[in-house]
Amino acid sequence: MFRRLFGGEERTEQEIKQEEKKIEQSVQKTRSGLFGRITTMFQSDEPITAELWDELEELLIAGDVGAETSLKIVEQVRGKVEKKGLKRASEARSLLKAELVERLKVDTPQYSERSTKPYVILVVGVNGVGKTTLIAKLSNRYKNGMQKKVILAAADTFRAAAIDQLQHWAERVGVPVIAQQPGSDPGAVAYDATQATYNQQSDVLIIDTAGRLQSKHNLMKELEKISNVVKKRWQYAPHEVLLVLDATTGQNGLIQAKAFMQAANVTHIALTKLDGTAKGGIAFAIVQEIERPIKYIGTGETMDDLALFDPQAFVDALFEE
Ligand SMILES: Nc1nc2c(ncn2[C@@H]2O[C@H](COP(=O)(O)OP(=O)(O)OP(=O)(O)O)[C@@H](O)[C@H]2O)c(=O)[nH]1
Ligand SMILES: [Mg+2]
Repeated sequence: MFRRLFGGEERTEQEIKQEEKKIEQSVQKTRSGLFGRITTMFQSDEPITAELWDELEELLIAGDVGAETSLKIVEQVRGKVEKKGLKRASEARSLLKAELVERLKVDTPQYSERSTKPYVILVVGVNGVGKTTLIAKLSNRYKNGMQKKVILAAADTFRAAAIDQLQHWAERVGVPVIAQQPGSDPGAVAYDATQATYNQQSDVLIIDTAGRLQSKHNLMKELEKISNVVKKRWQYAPHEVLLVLDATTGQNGLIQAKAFMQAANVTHIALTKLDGTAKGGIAFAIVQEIERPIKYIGTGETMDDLALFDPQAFVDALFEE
């Protein structure tokens, strides 16, 4: 039944097509902007010149790929092109694409979300990046896409509205939420949620957390506490610490990401609102600088607007004509 790997997971051809379509739609703005110009440059039969490489580097930087990563990409591709003695821009295109795909790949030890029970996911990230919306999308994916029994924990107790919002989404997806009063201890909520997950024999536990960063120290302690609570019951939990980054915040998001890398043991990235930016090049900067793989991309505001990230499909989508 399963045909090949996509985003590190086995998928049928039909599922792959659906995911590819979502990825393609989410990079429409990026494609019609800077990457469109790169595509045009590397379609032409013009001879390769030093200016071509300079322009490529500038476009990558302008597309939020980051100065250091852009330089590395250009140097690598240029080196290979010169070694092969290629003369025309169009001949360099596939080498450029291959280099971009490589830049999106990072090896990371991970647990199987299909066979680990329960699979515990801790969702972290600053305010407004799309954590709660992502949790709705994940619940939908696990429950309806993978027939898993899902439970949610409202460990963002900082704002009353945060609990309501999670409950609202959970109702729509049809999954239970473990919550306490606003202002209560997030660790206590996590504890209740582990109990419920155990009692109900749930497959997946997803924990929503607060995103305030006013005090890095407090944030670190809070995330650590939640982690320890679940670890006490299941030695290897949380199996996935998902850092949510908003693609529209560009390089600023990277600074936040680094703070979270220190605070939590981040295993994967979810890049949201890719549909809302022309600078999807931020994906390259993130993987290079954070050294964690992007697992998901957010492609819109409904619970179906989630795609598994796949480096090859992403680069292909950027270069679609
Ligand atoms: N276009 C688009 N909008 C999104 C996406 N993901 C989230 N949003 C929107 O971003 C806004 C913030 O999303 P939330 O899920 O509330 O973000 P949060 O990180 O939970 O925010 P706090 O709880 O305040 O920390 C909402 O208006 C969402 O609809 C996406 O992939 N694409
Ligand atoms: Mg939230």
